[in-house]
Amino acid sequence: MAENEGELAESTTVVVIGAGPAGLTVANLLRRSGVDCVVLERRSREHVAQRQRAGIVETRAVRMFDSWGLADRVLGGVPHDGILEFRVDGESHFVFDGDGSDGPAAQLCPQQVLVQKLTVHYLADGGDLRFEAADVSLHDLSRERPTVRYRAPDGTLHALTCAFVAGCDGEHGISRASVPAGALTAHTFDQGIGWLTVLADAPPPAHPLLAVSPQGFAAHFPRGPRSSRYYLQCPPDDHPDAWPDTRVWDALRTRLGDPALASGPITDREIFRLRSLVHDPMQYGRLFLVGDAAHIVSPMGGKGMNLALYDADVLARAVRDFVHDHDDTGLRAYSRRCLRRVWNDQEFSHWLTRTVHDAGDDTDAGPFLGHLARARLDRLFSSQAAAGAFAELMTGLDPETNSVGSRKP
Ligand code: RFL
Repeated sequence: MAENEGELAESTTVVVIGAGPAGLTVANLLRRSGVDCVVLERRSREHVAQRQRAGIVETRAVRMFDSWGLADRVLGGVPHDGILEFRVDGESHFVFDGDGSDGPAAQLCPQQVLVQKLTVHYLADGGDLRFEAADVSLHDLSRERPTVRYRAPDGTLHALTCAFVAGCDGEHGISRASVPAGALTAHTFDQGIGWLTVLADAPPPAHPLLAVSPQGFAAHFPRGPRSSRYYLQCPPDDHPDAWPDTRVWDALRTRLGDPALASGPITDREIFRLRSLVHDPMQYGRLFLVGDAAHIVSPMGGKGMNLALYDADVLARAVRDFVHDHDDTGLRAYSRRCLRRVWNDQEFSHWLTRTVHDAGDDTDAGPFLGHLARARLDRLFSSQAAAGAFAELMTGLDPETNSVGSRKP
């Protein structure tokens, strides 16, 4: 590729685009493996550090960080006690979502805390992380040495030549958009369901709570010692302005069957559609798509961030094996391995989404599907085998190895 005049030419092994959970995990694991990389992030460090979304790092992901010797440094959340509450028409049912083994369990660790800790650890380890990298563009992805160009905050133009690009820049990033049309197949599904999500400085529930009611689905999740995230089913084209505070708290108290639910100042409120998206393959030439850049999973089941962490682990191991041992087996298997898990988690998320919505809402789903959903819940609460399968999926069973454990790096 021709060099542009006035451009600062640099070289590294991997350019990581995006400093979310996926990009920062790839970068930390590569650094731990002795592989050079540069992370380019479009936003400021402050912006990235305060983005609040997911709240639970699943058992498999905790063990993955543990196997790299990183769990204590990058997680530090509160161990999840392994209990999930389903409240159906106000009646509580407790389901175990741990694997029952002695290994480390899932952690209640808000996404922004994980991102902050991954950032601190990577920088303290001497990592190269460049915030506010503008106009990132990818070139020569199907050649042996691709180039990534960007503009630094001081206006300097940079051209980074590398062996691999890790596209970790989320659903609307530049990485996937740089793949020629037709090279990837997009599989999409829209549930036709909206969720109002609200963050509030209000007491967390004793256990993560999913509530089924004739008024629609609601959920209450811990996000810190004095903070909670709530979800309320709503029409997908609804507007947050239609949900003033009093309406939010009234609806939560009704659907959660808890007239005494404590309220608190609402700090964030948005509406989104429950939808899924999978791009296949998760690779084009020397570009590997990681996390939301490759797939979106509807939030039911809490799999989005955990899938991003899974991809990051698979990619880091594959690059390490190639760089140190000239073994490209992992790189060639990357997309197939990740997609197998993506579809496993998509299926789980779809099953749980349909179950908790159809069971409560017989106007949309119809009474027949409503009864089927209630039968599924009944089986979950009464059959040990069904509860065991559910727990396996919640912990993050690895469909490749049939184990929740992670191999040593
Ligand atoms: P991210 O977190 O979107 O990070 C992408 C990063 O790339 C940067 N970027 C660029 N950088 C350079 N150049 C460009 N051109 C760039 N374009 C973008 C962005 O600034 C950003 O820093 O993707 P990543 O790392 O793949 O992580 C994925 C997770 O963030 C996502 O799956 C989860 O948040 C999904 N999710 C949940 N997942 C769970 O596992 N459990 C949950 O409980 C959970 N709750 C949620 C969620 C997502 C939500 N939203 C977004 C609807 C709750 C909500 C409300």
